[in-house]
Amino acid sequence: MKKFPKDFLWGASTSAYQFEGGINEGGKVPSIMDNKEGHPKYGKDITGFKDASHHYYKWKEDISLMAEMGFKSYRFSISWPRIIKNLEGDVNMDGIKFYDDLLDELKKYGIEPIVTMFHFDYPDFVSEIGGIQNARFSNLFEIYSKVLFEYFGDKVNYWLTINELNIMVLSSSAIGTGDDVSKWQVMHNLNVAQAKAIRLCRKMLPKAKIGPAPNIAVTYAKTCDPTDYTAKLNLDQIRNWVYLDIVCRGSYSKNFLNFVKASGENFVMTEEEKVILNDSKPDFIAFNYYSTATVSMTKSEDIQKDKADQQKGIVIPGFAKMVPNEFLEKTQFGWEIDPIGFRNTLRDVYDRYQLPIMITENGIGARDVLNEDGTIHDDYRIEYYKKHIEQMSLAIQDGVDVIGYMPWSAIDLVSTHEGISKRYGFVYVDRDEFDLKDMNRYKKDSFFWYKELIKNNGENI
Ligand code: BGP
Repeated sequence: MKKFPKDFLWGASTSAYQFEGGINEGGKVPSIMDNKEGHPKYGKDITGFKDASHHYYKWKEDISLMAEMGFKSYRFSISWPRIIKNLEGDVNMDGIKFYDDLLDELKKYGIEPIVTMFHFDYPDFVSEIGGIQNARFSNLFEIYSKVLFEYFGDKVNYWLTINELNIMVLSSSAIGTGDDVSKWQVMHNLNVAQAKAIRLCRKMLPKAKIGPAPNIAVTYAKTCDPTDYTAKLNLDQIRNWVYLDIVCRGSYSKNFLNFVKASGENFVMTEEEKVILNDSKPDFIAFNYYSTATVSMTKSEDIQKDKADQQKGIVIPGFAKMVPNEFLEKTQFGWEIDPIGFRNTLRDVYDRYQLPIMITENGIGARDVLNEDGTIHDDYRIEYYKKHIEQMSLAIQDGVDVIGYMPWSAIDLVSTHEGISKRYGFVYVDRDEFDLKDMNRYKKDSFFWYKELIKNNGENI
């Protein structure tokens, strides 16, 4: 039995603000990510996103490296502030040209572009109206979407609306997209923005496919104490399902709405929005997977802690408390490694929504070492990928319709909150936190391994 379908989309991912640099080039207006240095929560001496990996200057070289690995697809994000200049929606033609050229280059190598429309970096001018918390956010996103569909519609077959909408809601302070005062309003406004983009895509590009791209991972109950299972159902609801239910089923579950009410929180939803939300179903589900969560029911002494990052945190009294999983090893950066959880998550998502699935992130952040001879021996990354791809193949044998795998990241880039020292790429970028060096690219051992895997369509795993 073949492990992977014939046209499986093997590739990898990046995002504009973490990869491009060139923040003042080509008419780009400032984004909320441009001037972040270090991370306020951690006080670490880490770089921000001003320079990133200089992909803005080295995009041709970068794409040729992807082509050399044999990529069938490349998932990248378009930077909203490179495209739209102001609240009026004026278009920056230099920005259009940058991505147009990039799309042509991908086409030259037969690489299918998978385009994320918004990956954390909205333009500063959106902050002038209060950012995502203002209901007008969805109108601005719609204006931007229209421009993307108009200019790139003939070159892009797969669109991803919003990267990790759920993480922007749950870990906004770690991601840096704002505080989470009215987090459910933020969630709702993002959901409406996404729905408007899907609706518009249907109208303007009937042949294109569009889907959401949240970060999904199943939750385990720490013990078979029935209250721990209730905690699992609770966390699954606000960690995973609410964001997929709204887009795939068109409405919020009663369970979720009751939870919001019981927490003394609220969000405003108009009748018009309800119609839009119900009228904008996706063609597929893309999701990012790093690690599962394990929970137990809270005890009276537990308090709501600050959220540490995308994979840790969350304590809600009477609801759920995330706890370590004793069966799982951790990365150098403390993220649990759970390949079997990947298969479990794929099955759960497919059972629930019955839509094709595309994996748009998965990977291991590590302190890779560049040797004198230009080699990087990242056997731990190969090990990580082997195990995850093996589990993905088992999920396919279980019956899950997986159409692509684009791990994080194609080439080294700056982590959301841990600087350049937390590397994910198949290609090493020679720079340090504050010393930009020459930004030269070096192929890691995983580069050659992945190339071989793609060549064999994963049969040799
Ligand atoms: C996801 C984001 C990515 C990426 C990745 C790794 O949450 O979509 O942008 O950065 O996580 O996270 P980090 O960079 O924090 O290690």
